Amino acid sequence: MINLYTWATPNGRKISILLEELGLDYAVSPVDLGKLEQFSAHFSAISPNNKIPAIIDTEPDRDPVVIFESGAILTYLAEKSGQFLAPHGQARYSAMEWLHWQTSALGPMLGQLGFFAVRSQEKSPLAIARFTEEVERLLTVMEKQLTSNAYLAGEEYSIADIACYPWVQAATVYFKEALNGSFDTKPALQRWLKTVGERPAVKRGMAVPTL
Ligand SMILES: N[C@@H](CCC(=O)N[C@@H](CS)C(=O)NCC(=O)O)C(=O)O
Repeated sequence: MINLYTWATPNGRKISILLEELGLDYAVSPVDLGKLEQFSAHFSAISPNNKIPAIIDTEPDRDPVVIFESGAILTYLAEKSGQFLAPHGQARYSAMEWLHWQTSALGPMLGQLGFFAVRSQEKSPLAIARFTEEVERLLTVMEKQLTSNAYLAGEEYSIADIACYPWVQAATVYFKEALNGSFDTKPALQRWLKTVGERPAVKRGMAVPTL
């Protein structure tokens, strides 16, 4: 049984999407970020960086596996099941490239844009310009990749798509104004959003946790 520690955010939903895709049995432990539950002693012991998502995978006759950081969790679950990550060769490393690109670039830059352009009361024009420009650059990189490939890592849907989808989907809703029509000029990105978003497991995973 896998216990998923999560909240209603893009990083948490990457993991619920993959668990739904895999059809694995899992329990959800909501960590209410609004109530600062990420700093509880219990959760700190599981996720020392005090961020969701995290998992505990318990199986009979072995010590539980405890993992934080969405990229590590996606890789673990893909390897455990033998799905959505090729075992070797170019396809594996293409998926790893785009997975790391998401966790090191797309996620943090969208997160900063959200903070400065949407959530912050004080508006810093320099910070907003800096993160808008960088997000626009990253979405253009994605558009280019998806113009010549069905999915981020090539012709197969992989954990790289699962990592990017909740972030890009949220950006189309929350950063529409900040990004000023950027999605309208990216047909390949729109096609990918539709294809991935229509998968039944993605729909179910995006609805976790139920609040
Ligand atoms: N690099 C981490 C980022 C995780 C992350 O930023 N999680 C956010 C929610 S989307 C969080 O827990 N924020 C709580 C906080 O910053 O206190 C990952 O990919 O798992």
